[in-house]
Amino acid sequence: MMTRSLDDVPNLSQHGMNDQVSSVWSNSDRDFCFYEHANYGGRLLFTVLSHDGNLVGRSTANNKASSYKKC
Ligand SMILES: [Ca+2]
Repeated sequence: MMTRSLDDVPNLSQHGMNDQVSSVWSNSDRDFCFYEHANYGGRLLFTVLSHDGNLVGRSTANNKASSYKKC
């Protein structure tokens, strides 16, 4: 996932990334919560802490996220 946006994204399909997020790096000071469906619906799949990244090994969350926001 390559986005430098610090804005919340209610629908990753607008970025061509729906269900395609397999790697996340946050260089922000904020944590981000990733959700299963658009508009922050479904399950909370995972949280990317500030200055953290990489979903490798978190297969249950791989390629399922459809939205994310600061949390
Ligand atoms: Ca999804």
